Amino acid sequence: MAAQFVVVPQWQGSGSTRAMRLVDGAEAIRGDLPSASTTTVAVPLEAGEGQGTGVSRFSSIQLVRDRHAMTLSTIEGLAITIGGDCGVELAAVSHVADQGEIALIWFDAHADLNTPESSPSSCFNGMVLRTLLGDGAPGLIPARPLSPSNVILVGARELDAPEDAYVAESGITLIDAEALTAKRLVDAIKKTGASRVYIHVDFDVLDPAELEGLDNPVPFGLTTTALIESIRAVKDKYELVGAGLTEFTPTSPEQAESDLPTILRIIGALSGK
Ligand SMILES: [Mn+2]
Repeated sequence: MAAQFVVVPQWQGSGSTRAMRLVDGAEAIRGDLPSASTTTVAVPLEAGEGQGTGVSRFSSIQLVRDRHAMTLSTIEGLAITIGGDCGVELAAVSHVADQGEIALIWFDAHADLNTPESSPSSCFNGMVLRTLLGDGAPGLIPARPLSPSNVILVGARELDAPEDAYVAESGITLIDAEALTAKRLVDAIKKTGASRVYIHVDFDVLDPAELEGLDNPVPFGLTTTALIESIRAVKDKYELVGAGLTEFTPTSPEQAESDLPTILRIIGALSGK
């Protein structure tokens, strides 16, 4: 069965003054996807309220999470979520984790492991992975949180001190960008014991030389080729049950146009045979 695409132009999880570029980025990618296999989740125009949760714009994030989950429940086979900010992974990862054990591969320059208490920004895109692990705003924690031993961070290289501490104590696997090989990644998945895999890609895992439309570029990232080889190696050995691509923030249609071939190569690797 061909992959289905779910576009979620959520920006409320980002604290950037340029957060609306996430909407432009989602739109640009959507324009190149087959319309018959693409669904767009409606994102409210309003920012939303924190409601005392410590998560900025909590009400909008919860609403989008619910709409996204509803859309995913109608899809059979592989769904690929296109963000939007990293917060869109909340519904996407929970959806597959609810159906059985997964290994979660988190390709991201950041760990997204803050809690409302530790977050310097209160922005949900920096808390989404920790929320999936069961720590966060009660209205967002999934019914079946992940275990840290099932999570593999790849290319994370800009962690806040509390995130570093959590990685050290929790047993999450971290593979540095320069240490990434297909074998290392496959071995790390094997250690989880899971046979089903979800792949998260925040485009900022890539080296800034690879993609222009990054709001928060961090040097010394992956090459596109290394990312694609990793995806292929994972798909060779394990069942890919879901994937998400997030945080594309082009400054102009021209910049989006120049980045799209790279993005489509990554989508092709995730959705292809
Ligand atoms: Mn991220």
